[in-house]
Amino acid sequence: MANLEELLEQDRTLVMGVVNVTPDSFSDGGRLASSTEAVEYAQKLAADGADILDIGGESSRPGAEPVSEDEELARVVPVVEGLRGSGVCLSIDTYKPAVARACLDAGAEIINDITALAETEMRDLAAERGAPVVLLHMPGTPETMQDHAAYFDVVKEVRLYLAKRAEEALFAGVRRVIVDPGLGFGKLAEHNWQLLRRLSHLSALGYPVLSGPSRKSFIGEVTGVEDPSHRVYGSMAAVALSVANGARIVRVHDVAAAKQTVAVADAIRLA
Ligand code: HH2
Repeated sequence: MANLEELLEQDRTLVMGVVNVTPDSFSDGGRLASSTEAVEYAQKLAADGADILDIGGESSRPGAEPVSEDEELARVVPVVEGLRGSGVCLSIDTYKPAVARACLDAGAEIINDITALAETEMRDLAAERGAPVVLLHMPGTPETMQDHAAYFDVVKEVRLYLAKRAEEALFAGVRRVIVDPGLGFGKLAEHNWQLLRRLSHLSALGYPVLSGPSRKSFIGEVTGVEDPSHRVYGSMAAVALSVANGARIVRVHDVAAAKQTVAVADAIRLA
């Protein structure tokens, strides 16, 4: 099974497919009613070429309410177990240390933490287990983040935040960090456009950058497409420019479309 380090050694952009085992995710909530369905769906994303599968059991859409630890464990652990040995690198999208621990035990490799290791227990867990961590920029919590969508220079502020969190994580013994601007997390559309246009300011930090524009509302705003599941073309434009501006990983719902998009974007980038 290819691990993240081996994948990052390849000179191509990695595609992370989203597997939301939630009733309320903004674009695909409620579609995967059972863990068997979620495993089958994830296997389809792997067959479409996903390098990494990101499994999440709690929505982080603006205004989303937290779910209990037990509920989140019941949603995600059977899915990770079902995918263990499938040959795809697995990531767990959680900020709860107990959920991350159970998923690492069940076969996940990466911790994708939208709070950027706010909890010491999560940081220590990542360090102990040698788990790579995605550090995402979010002001406040999903419930409150849109109240904090005010910046003097969003790119500078996000860069400073991620640099600090990355240094703290590495100092605490975390082996590998990936930084993520947190598109749609406490940001207005103009902030997301700025972050995408100036993403190279984040890759200049020297850590791999993950970009997650897929199906988000700023894509809907500019294309006029209301149904998130129909925002594929707009999402792929943001994916292509993320690659051009230095992203090493793109997080998407539409893996088949993203594979073609990154193949072309990589060919241009490497010409
Ligand atoms: N976006 C979402 C959730 N997790 N993790 C990273 N690292 N980067 C992102 O941009 C990101 C993320 C939101 O998208 P989705 O998972 O589809 O929706 P929901 O949070 O409603 O489940």
